[in-house]
Amino acid sequence: MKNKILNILLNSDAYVSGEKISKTLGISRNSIWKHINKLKNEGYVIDSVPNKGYKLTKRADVIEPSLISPNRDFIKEVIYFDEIDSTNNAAKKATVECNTLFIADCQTSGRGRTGREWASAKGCGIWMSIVTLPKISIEKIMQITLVTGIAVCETVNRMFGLDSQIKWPNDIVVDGKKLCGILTEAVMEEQTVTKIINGIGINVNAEKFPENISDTATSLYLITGNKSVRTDIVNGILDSFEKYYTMLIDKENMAEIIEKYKSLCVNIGKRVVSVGKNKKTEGTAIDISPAGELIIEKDDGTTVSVNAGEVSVRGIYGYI
Ligand code: BT5
Repeated sequence: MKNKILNILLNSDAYVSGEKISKTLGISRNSIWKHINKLKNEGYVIDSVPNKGYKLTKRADVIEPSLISPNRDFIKEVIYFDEIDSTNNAAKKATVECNTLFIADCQTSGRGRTGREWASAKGCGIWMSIVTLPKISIEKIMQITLVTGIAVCETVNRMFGLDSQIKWPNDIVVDGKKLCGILTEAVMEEQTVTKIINGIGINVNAEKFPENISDTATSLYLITGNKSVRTDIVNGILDSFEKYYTMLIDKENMAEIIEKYKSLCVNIGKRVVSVGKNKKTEGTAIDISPAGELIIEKDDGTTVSVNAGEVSVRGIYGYI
């Protein structure tokens, strides 16, 4: 009921009378008042004026599942945790029957690739996993990582007027610092992927970071100087993700995705070094292959394609 009242207030620019809310929802004035107080306690600023009613003047940064993807066309279900070890772990364990979003306010064991840690403090960011159920071959997993990167990059640029770029394959960077990381995992049956878990971590309202990443990490707050409502960003990303995911899975239009990705990729034309288990390759990043690999031209003129699962890529002169 509290969320129904919130939705009425969110959809009105003017004061809404207690009488109107009472009639719409079939509840007493006293009950409305109690729910309004609960919303105020969560951080919403609501003006109450006698004979006029209630008006929402400031939204709280609360991850409210009913406000995420409210029409539920692409994402059918949203599963929210105040705290969880990792939304990717929760998504992996759960049996899901439709496209589902797992999202948490705090992760206690957020993960990056190859077991690295992902700092996911309470209230500071978007820690979420979009689960889809495509029937695709394993080679396509890399392409989904690219699609997720494009969706995040495009959304933050549009919403915040930024010029963020993608550091191949999965980091979103602003002025050389990491704003977002993406961890794509898959569940397989024989050679077919049956479940894809697109883990996305975005630093939104973080004011500072643990010491080991304080020089390389950034947040939307540190960039813009403003705190943001995370659900709005989540909805922006889901819209953009749906667009590019459909382009990939239904239309198989990889050429357009690669072109878009390349236009956002910070590495193209730059010196890079890719570090694999037993191999190091240095050269200039010149292209992205249709499968999503980074193509590096070595100084002897030969080219190698590197796969995100196997290597990590660093710029010669620093993080990028
Ligand atoms: C990534 O790995 O960048 C993927 C991060 C994915 C996180 C999401 S959150 C929701 C979902 N649930 C999970 O458990 N994970 C996903 P990688 O490329 O391996 O980068 C990891 C490295 O980034 C670390 O070794 C640190 O150097 C750095 N790092 C850790 N936390 C960070 C943060 N909050 N912001 C920026 N950099 C960070």
